Amino acid sequence: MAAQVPTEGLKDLKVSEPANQPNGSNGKPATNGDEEEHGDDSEDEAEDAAAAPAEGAAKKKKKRKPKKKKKNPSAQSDPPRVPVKQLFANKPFPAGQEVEYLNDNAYRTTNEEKRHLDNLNSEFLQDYREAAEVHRQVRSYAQKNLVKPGKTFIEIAEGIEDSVRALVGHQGLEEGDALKAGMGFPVGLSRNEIAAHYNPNSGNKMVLEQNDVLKVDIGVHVNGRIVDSAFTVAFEPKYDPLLQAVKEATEAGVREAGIDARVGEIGGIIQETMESFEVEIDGQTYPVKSIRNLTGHNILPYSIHGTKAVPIVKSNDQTKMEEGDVFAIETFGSTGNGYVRDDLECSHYAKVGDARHADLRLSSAKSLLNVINKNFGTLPFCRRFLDRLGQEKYLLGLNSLVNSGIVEAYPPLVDKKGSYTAQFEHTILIRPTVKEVISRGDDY
Ligand SMILES: [Co+2]
Repeated sequence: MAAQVPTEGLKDLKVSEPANQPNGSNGKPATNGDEEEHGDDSEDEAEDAAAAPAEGAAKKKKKRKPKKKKKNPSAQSDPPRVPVKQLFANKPFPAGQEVEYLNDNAYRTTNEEKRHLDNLNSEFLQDYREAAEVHRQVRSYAQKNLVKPGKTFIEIAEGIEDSVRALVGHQGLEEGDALKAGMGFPVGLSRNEIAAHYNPNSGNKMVLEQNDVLKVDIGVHVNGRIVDSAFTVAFEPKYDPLLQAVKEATEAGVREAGIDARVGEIGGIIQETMESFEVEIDGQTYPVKSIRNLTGHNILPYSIHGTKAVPIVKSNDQTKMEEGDVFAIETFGSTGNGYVRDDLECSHYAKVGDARHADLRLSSAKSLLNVINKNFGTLPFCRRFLDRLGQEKYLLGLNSLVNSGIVEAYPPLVDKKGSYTAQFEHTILIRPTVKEVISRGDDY
């Protein structure tokens, strides 16, 4: 999810050490289980794998398997429905890309005290790695089978959301269940000039088209540890330079992030990378602009937007990244104004963390707040999430909660009509010993 620049603007600038590019390990999604199958349990598995490709193999296996031999499937299904906890039954979840700190912070990689601190955080890390593995497996499915011209936005949104819930093993239909693990925020499906926060409300009839540029922003959380990571899909090669500009800008941000790095300077490097590109679309050439009022952000438990922003244009913001921080590094490029405004029907909402207790006169607002507290806490939700819990006619109550400052509305953020915008985003953990790009996959 994108954060917006507060109206007062940003402060002052200066940087220190950029952490530099990696040779870290990539988290490898176990989406295609054939190899593992032979590894952990050979005999009749080999026959299955030979006889039937991917999906069929998983189904057949279920029927044939003698129970005691193997309780856990090792291949993901299509659509993905096997919880990753089962896929990694006796194994740790894969690490993200681990990048060593440089210069003044290089000592951290081997330092005893820092390693000890890191070990104290093992639960945090396991939760984060599980959420990231779910993210990789769901987006891999989305890229292959779901985000295609002709699909409705509702089909794409539900396809992603249902997969996330299955893979974390929490459907989120009973009170409190969605707080254990599930959607970290509603999936963003923002096309063309819409840069962020679009999600189809019930009844939406929109269909993805061949000429569209779609930002797919997926949040997965496990115990409140939110992985926030996004990519852009286009079906026409004319958009490639736009996508490449944004991908490289995000990589620059990921590379520069690290302990003691100043966010304002990172913004400058992101902007320089982004704006070195231009793109020709239907005979007209456009400079690619960083969208200056959108930013990356730190992430806190159950809170997608922390208190620190990572601008994507040069700024004087001196805020430092620190040990223990979690950041969503996201950049947005545009062929339009490079500036977004609120527009269109709202779908995304979140309870404000430090909202004061207001006296709610409207009983529908009171009961809706109760539903929000029990199911989402401060995690963002959308109208369809309320629908699936059986809530009806809640709009008056919802608007009343927004007007009393208890719930914040996050309407779609839109650039100039007819323009195209793209986004890439990773979540990074500023661990005591290394920087871990937790959402890294072999796709982006
Ligand atoms: Co974000």
